[in-house]
Amino acid sequence: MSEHTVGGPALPQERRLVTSIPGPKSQALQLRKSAAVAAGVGTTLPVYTVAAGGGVIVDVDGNSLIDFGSGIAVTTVGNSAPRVAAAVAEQVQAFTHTCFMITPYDAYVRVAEALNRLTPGTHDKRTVLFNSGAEAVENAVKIARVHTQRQAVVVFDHAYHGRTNLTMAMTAKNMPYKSGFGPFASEVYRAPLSYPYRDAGVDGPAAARRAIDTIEKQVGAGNLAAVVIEPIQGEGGFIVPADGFLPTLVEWCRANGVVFVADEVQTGFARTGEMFACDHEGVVPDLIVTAKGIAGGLPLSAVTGRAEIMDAPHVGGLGGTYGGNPIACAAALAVIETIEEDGLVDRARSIGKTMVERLESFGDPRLGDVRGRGAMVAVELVKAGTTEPDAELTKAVAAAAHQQGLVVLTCGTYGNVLRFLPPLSMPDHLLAEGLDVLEQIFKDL
Ligand code: PLZ
Repeated sequence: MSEHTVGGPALPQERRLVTSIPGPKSQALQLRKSAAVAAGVGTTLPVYTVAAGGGVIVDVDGNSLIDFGSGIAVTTVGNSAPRVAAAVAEQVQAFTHTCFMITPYDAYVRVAEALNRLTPGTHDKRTVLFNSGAEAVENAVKIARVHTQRQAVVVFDHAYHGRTNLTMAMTAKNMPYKSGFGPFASEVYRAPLSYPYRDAGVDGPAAARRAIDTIEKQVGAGNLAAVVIEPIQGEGGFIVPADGFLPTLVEWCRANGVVFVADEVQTGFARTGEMFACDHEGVVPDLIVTAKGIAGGLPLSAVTGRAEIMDAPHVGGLGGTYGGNPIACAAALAVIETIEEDGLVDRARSIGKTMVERLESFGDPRLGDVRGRGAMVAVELVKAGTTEPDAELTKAVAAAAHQQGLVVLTCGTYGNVLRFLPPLSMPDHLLAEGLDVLEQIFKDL
């Protein structure tokens, strides 16, 4: 058994079930949750966490679960990763907050410098920091509107951009994200995506031309401030567009003075086996939105992009009380150091290779499509011999995995995608064990 050394006690890197899932203490907490927390906040797996690190989550009943979720692609460097835990502890002792707009501090500037260096493209860049992914997406739109003096925003089928008012309008799926919460923001238009599994025969450039045609007919380039797209869709189903789709869109945006915004909230920071998913096709976005994996679990998000676009809003036009909080910035700097010094981009690739090879080896006809990049892998489940989505099977597999101490998440417009986002600190033996658990579940169901 390997040990994971964190700031706190080392956590044994093992799957260990000492009660049924959820155990009695978790069940009692879940009852208290129901009585105290608004019903709208759902629970994927009601085991209450007391510690996490390496590749495991330990619950209040003493169960140790294998983590294939990373808190939705957040703890990419690991939970309580050693450098992050130390940096946060040090920053908490120094000061917790001043508000960067009042009396600034260098950690914010250093995060901005690091993002300007790491994000795609060598052009002159600027960065602004926020708290959540949705907040950063909204601000990317604000910046693009001021820069272009245009209002329309184009997003795509299956897109997920957040739960605030503007980002609800940008998000595609009604349930659970939008239903009843309108009216939504105006000037948001939706274009068709490239979805290779479901539009076989339409190559990337052709899919992009289809989207561009929709945009030209229904919006008009002259009205369009920004095209906002996840280079690999996350909540929508880990959809990797066909090669050439993104480059063709970027080219059209450039020719038409439209700001191309990559929402890399879920794909960023080594997750896909490149520092950013745009890097796979050499795509250079005008603006890139990051969050989640940026700070190892501390709330932080960013918009980074071309200096002339980023500097368009007037002084005082961008900000917020907590944006670029010093503790979150300290965490982000530690995350970046960890990714670079521990070679986590390569680690994401090797985890991804293992996952895809194993999943394909199941040889199960209900695994309609195994896809993803790096350690962002999914299987789209269908009725055998068809492409008909099987949401019931997906739910059943996830429930069985949870019962057996493997945390997996689902996603997809049709609710039929199982997604795997292990922390890159996952030891090989746990990765293999998690895949063994899945293989057995597919045999049993
Ligand atoms: N853009 C691409 O994936 C967040 C949402 C979970 P926030 N995805 C997880 C849920 O059900 O709320 C996400 C994303 C992409 C934006 C966001 C929004 O990021 O930090 O949740 O606001």
